[in-house]
Amino acid sequence: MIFTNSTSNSFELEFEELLSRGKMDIANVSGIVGNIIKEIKKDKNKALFEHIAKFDKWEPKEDEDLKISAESMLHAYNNIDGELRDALHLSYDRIKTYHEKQKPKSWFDDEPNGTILGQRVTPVDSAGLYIPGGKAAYPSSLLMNVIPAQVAGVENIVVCTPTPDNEPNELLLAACHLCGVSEVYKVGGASAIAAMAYGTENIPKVDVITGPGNIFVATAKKMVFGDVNIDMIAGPSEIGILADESANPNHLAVDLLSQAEHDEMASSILITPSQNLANTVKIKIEDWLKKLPRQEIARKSIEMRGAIIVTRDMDEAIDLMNQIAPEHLEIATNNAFELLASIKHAGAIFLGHYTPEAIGDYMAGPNHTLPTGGTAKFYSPLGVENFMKKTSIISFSKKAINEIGEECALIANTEGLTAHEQSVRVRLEK
Ligand code: HSO
Ligand code: ZN
Repeated sequence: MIFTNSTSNSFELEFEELLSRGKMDIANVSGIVGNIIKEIKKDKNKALFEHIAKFDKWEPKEDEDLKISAESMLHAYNNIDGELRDALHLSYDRIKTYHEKQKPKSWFDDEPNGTILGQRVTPVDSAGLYIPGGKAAYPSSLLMNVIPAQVAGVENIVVCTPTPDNEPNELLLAACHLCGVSEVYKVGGASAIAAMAYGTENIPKVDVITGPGNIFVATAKKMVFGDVNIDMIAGPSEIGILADESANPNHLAVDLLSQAEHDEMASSILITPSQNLANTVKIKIEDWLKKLPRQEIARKSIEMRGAIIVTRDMDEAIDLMNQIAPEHLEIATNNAFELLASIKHAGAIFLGHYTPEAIGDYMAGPNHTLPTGGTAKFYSPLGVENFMKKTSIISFSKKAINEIGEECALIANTEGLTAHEQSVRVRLEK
């Protein structure tokens, strides 16, 4: 762990390390992923089945359609604990309500001379959602991807998830039933991304692919981008915390660990002007680590990618945090809303002493698929807009084209595009 002070000699180098945390070394895997995509494009199921046998360790039969049956999803739903079912429904409803507010609206502008200009927003026809399998098969991630697509009005929603040893994750199946998703395919990794981008005998080609995944999935998404749209390239989870003496160090310690336990490569960073708080949080992290079932992962993450930085004052802390542009930012101070205006970059901001990042992972309502690795400087959270596109609307009356047609024709003429010029001019009154 980097435990440092912004005035120390080594600080610049240490901070550089934090800024470069998101760099993914895709050069190493782009050859393999490129081949996988080529094979799926050419041989479809044949290649897909070989990849499943190799990576997921089960052999699909020749007529295998890879689709999980509606009955098994219903069965899984009925079999989960009732309280958990209710909790998932509450989560579903809250996420849906939030995303409905987000839905962009079409608009039309009507000018008195008969010009109508506007923008129509419509859903894409189909979306492919990638949900990791195995240990990181989170039903919450399914909800966070499905709901914005449903709210956007996407008609065909396809889910791909790996099923190691041909054993689907029951919780994920239950969540699929709860969300009303019926097309779920047992395929993961770069193969799944290629299958959804180009289509196979069973898996339909989609327009947009979203969802988290490892470096192979991320690289595949980069490679198919352009043939389909994608959401963002998400890396390991991150949490940044800005705090002062009013914060509870015990709470902050477990908040930092809540992201560290995701992944050895996750980053958890506390920046505070209080040396006292920094010291206590460090001790509390150690106490918590002993109690966590996932302490091995969390410890590695904290050791390799954790940081506690003590600054001269809160202004400096905010400046450093803006450079980091964390996926999640907690502001644990009494004046959190006052500080909000100074925060330029973060995927999601959690304000005050009673807003742990984890409430946003499951229940608050906003999406938990967020830009990582500093990409909050230019990416937004996953949302309804990822599943919609805009079309410009233009209509001119005779009066309207006569008002500006001459100027339009003039520009066309200067560009040497005579048909452009004439297609306007023939409509003008002599
Ligand atoms: N914090 C993760 C999402 C997640 N947490 C899923 C729990 N389950 C990335 O934002
Ligand atoms: Zn999380």
